[in-house]
Amino acid sequence: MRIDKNQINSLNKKALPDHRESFEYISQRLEGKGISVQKLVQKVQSFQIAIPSWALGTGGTRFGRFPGGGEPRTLEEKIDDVGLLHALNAGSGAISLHIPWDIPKDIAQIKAHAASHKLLFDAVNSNTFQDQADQEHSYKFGSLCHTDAQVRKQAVNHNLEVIRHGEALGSKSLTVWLADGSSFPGQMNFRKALQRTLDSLKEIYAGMPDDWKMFIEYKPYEPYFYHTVIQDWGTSHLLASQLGERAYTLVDLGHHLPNTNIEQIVATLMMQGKLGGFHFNDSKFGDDDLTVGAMKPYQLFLIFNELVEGMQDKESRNPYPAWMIDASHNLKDPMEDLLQSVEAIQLAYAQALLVDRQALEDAREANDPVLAQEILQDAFRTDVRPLIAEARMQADAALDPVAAFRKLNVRENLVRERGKKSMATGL
Ligand code: LRH
Ligand code: MN
Ligand code: MN
Repeated sequence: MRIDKNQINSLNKKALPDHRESFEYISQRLEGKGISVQKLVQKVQSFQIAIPSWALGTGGTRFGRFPGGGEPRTLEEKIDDVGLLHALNAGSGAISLHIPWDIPKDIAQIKAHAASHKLLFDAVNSNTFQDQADQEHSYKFGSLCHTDAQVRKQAVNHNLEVIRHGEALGSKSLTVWLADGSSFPGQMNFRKALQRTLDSLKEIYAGMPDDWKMFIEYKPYEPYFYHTVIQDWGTSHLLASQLGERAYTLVDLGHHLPNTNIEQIVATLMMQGKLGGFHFNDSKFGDDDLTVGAMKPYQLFLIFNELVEGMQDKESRNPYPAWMIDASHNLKDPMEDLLQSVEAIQLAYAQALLVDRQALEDAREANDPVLAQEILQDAFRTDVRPLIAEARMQADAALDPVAAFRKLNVRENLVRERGKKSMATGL
């Protein structure tokens, strides 16, 4: 199924009077404060968020999976789904692949297919947390940190192969997430495991093309429950610093212990020029991988407040970060969930752009926490939904993507095309 502009235009036409009214209201208020609304709209339009190929099907939990039907069965169909999302929201113009879940067979054809949907390939992800059928050595007791050099070699080679696939597709970065860790005190030598991980990462780093970046994810627990080799941003930063200029930390919002000040981590990494990318999701308890903004929209805004400050800092050495979603869907239609996630990210970004930075700095210099809070919350409580809708409409996408998804019967059409029982590979 493909969505054409005329279908979207006719849906937009019906919603237009309502949209005009709310857009004019917010425009007047913001222009009155000296903010250029058209510039904001353009910034939102150029902010593109990569969709994870593994999140287009139902994920479920270790207790069960409840597929809703019409899930993509091949890489081509995953690309089609991201194409549908991008047609609806004009904000998800890239896909992030997980290898070996998505090995591209015919590169030229896959590239042409993605281009036909105006999609780029973002970071490629390696997978040394599962054993594959044809694999010689098991990752049960780790991969890049393993005690056995042959297992480490196999894991390094897998990463090098992922880089080769990514290169062929036009990706420019590799994301490494390791499940490596232990579940019992005494099981693993912390120092040796970290040293071996660094040594293995060095080999992978050396195998990257000169214009590639490596993103190192951290996570405090799961699948192992006593220790994780790369447990936190500090460990990731330590590895990235030792590896070289093109190695960075990747922040996955779900990979923190409760109440961690993630916005401060973002600020610290940007100060060091070491924030490489983001995996957006939301959570209440752990790595819940829920819809972005579903639980803690204020935290998301505070994170974007730091991101915007870091990106606007002309002296910053931090490169433009890679934006990706990393979610899993158990109850919602995966595509509707992703539409909601993209919108939540755009809202937080737009609100952060509204923050009066000079006034905030003045309040900070004057040690005025009341005023600082007023300034931040004035931006956070501004309803910027009409701005995001306008950004979409100007890019030929839907004023209301979730409503359009339903009105165009996207899922029903996909179920008809792919069947009720089709299952995607992924989480
Ligand atoms: C690990 C993780 C990592 C993986 C993805 C499937 O929890 O966040 O990014 O690649 O999930
Ligand atoms: Mn992740
Ligand atoms: Mn995760």
